[in-house]
Amino acid sequence: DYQPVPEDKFSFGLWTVGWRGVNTFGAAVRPPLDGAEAVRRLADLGAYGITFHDDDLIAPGSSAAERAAVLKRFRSALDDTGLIVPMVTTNLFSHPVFRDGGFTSNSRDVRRYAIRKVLRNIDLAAEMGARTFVCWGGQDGAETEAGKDERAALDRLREAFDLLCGYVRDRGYDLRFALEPKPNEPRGDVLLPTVGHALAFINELEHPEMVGVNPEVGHEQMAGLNFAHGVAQALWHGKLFHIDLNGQRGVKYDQDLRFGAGDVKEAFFLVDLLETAGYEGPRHFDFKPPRTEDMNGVWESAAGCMRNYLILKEKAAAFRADPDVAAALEASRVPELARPTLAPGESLADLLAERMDLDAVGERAYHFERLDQLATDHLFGVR
Ligand code: GLT
Ligand code: MN
Ligand code: MN
Ligand code: MN
Repeated sequence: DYQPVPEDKFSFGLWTVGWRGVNTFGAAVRPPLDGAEAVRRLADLGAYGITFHDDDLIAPGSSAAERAAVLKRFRSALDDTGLIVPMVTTNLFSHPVFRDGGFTSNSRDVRRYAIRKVLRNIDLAAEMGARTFVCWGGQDGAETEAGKDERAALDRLREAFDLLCGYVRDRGYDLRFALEPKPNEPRGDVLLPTVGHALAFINELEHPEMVGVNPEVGHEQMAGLNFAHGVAQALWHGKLFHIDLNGQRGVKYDQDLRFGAGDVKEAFFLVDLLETAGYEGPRHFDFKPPRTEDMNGVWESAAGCMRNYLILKEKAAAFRADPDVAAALEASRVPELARPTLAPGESLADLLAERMDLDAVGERAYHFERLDQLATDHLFGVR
């Protein structure tokens, strides 16, 4: 039970299970993980997809022959297991040249290099059959105000995405971009810090229909925001192109805990939302198995992400199917919010002519506490 199957559409970044545990204060604790090995292990666990940065799969500085050999091994592992590559992304943050960002570095030559690096990787993404290209601009930000002209940075970011979208269109690739917001880390302040900022930015692009968001649980929570609400708004705009699932405990550094660790209640309502809203994209895990773990612990942690999703999916479905919940939703007037405020054919004159008993309606209670306790009971497994 709770055994994941490919139809669940669980995917993992190669950089997640492959994370060697290097952090700001500590050295690597685990050996490098070969891409083909990751494919086999993830397939055994029941995942359907693997994703990667260019540099995760192909070590920077590889010769053409080395690159071809890596890709061949990776491809044959995919073919053997049936695992797919739903998403690809580019590392525009590790190399020292990106210390002031990629697309928005103050250095024009770095920006040109960043675009070249992504263009090459878009070809690889298309070759791998990926449908989504994630862009996380982790180093695109600032520690100081005077050092970065934010409006110029946004101009350059728009320029980059207009160029990339144009390239994908020219090539006829079936590929969309997903911007991944994050409020801070590694930069003191990162550009496009939240889902809301990213959604507004997308409207200014030449091909907004080609660009959506890849929200990450912990990143919105680092900004103190409600992740389920952010995802709901992304869905409402038709912009939830991809999602990074993980766990976070409050407003602090990016913890990247396994999915289900951290704020479990928000995870419950997130799964409820994704499953009831008909989100059909990958359930992608972007977590970092803690440094305390050896490779066995890494696979335990990866399995835990999927197990927790499936448990929460079952709990959320039971919550929705519970007749007491249906009655509580009704008592809380939740279905009433789906009714347009003006009836068809009604005018503002009708609305203006209407009178409401303010004293009576002012006394109305909403009974959200009962509703929320029912959800909590389901989550705790006592109903
Ligand atoms: C990096 C970051 C993640 C992003 C990855 C995609 S890289 O690990 O912390 O949140 O999703 O570039
Ligand atoms: Mn993160
Ligand atoms: Mn991260
Ligand atoms: Mn992420």
